[in-house]
Amino acid sequence: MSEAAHETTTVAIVGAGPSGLTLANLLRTAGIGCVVLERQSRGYVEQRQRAGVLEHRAARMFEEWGLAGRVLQDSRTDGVQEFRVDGEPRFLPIAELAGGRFGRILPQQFLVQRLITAFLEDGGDLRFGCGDVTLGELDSDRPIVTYLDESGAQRRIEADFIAGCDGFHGVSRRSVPEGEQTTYTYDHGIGWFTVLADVPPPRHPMFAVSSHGFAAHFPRGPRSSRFYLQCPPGEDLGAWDEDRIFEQLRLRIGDPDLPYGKVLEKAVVDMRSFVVDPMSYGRLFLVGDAAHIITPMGGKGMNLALADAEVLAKAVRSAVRDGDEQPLRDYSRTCLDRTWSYQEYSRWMTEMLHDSGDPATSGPFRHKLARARLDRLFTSANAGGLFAELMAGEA
Ligand code: RFL
Repeated sequence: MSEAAHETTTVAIVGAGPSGLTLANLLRTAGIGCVVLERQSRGYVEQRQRAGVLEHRAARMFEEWGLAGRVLQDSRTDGVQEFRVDGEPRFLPIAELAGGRFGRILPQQFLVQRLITAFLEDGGDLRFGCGDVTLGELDSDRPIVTYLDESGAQRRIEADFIAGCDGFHGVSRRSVPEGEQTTYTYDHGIGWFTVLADVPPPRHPMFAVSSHGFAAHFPRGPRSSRFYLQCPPGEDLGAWDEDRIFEQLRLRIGDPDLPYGKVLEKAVVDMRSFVVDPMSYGRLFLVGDAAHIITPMGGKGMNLALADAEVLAKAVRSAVRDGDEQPLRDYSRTCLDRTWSYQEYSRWMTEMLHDSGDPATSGPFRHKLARARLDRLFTSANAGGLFAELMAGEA
């Protein structure tokens, strides 16, 4: 047997996205051994652009674990959310309404880059280019991960726990035997055409509704913006050239002077939700997108992934340090409570902001309801406060 066949660790982490890397850093801070196995190259994961907002809870988590200095530097805070309604700006002071809590603008790829650097600086074991990752013996005390390393050699790691942090398309969830989990799915019947462009960021993150449909404009770094445009699900990417993108943005945002900019990336996202229950099987714990997908509306996907990672890190710490496995048994329930709360928030926002757009899409009755719901955010301190609290993230 080769030396590799005898590798052991406390936690084998599959996937080096936000959830896997956060878990790895927290475990390392707690002095608990772990190995991270990532299918892609370092360059690939460090460039992958997705989320952009870190909620209050996540920032506090990095502070509490002593990682804020290396992870949160230069993250811009913005305590105000703009709603552009038929071209008219309305501002919701999120930080003020949420008792001083607010999100930070930190593009996902920067977070990933910093978490990788922090983990490696501290001597962490992070392996890129791992092929054919396979999980086994999940219901035993010593689950096993096998994979092919970058040279094509077969490797095997025995662990106390496996953390499935490999996203929606990963291998971890598929390793749970059929019938052991309940799956909840929901198709929102809406598409988002997403554009990353070299356009100066908006003054505040902005949602725009008008009879032309929904659009959003968010900062992504000092010179770039992420735009979202409502479109039919399954929209053909080729149907949107630069002229159409900027014409529609100008109409929906109500700003004829919105500058043109180089389009760096475009994609169509069909809005869907997915949750598995429980988020664990034997010694396998699913974390982040491996267990749940939430629509990008509300910006909670990455934040849920980070929250799961912290719950699991604390639970493993209790098991390893104190021999107390109750927090591991509670892991799924704890994470699912937050997941469903955020799913509800995301669906609430989705209805409010899409139905209040083009009345021909939602029908006149739902259109009126959505406009009333939107107005209430500005006329009721309680309604505005609840929205702000959910947007900023839990205390
Ligand atoms: P990830 O980021 O998908 O990382 C999983 C990692 O696992 C690796 N992997 C494997 N490794 C080894 N073996 C295998 N068999 C493997 N299979 C996969 C992958 O290469 C990858 O490195 O999951 P994680 O860590 O749970 O993080 C989840 C977040 O990435 C996700 O929730 C967010 O990006 C969602 N999301 C947003 N979230 C927010 O909080 N705010 C936002 O504004 C926001 N905007 C978005 C988004 C997602 C989007 N997409 C992907 C549709 C905007 C978009 C366009």
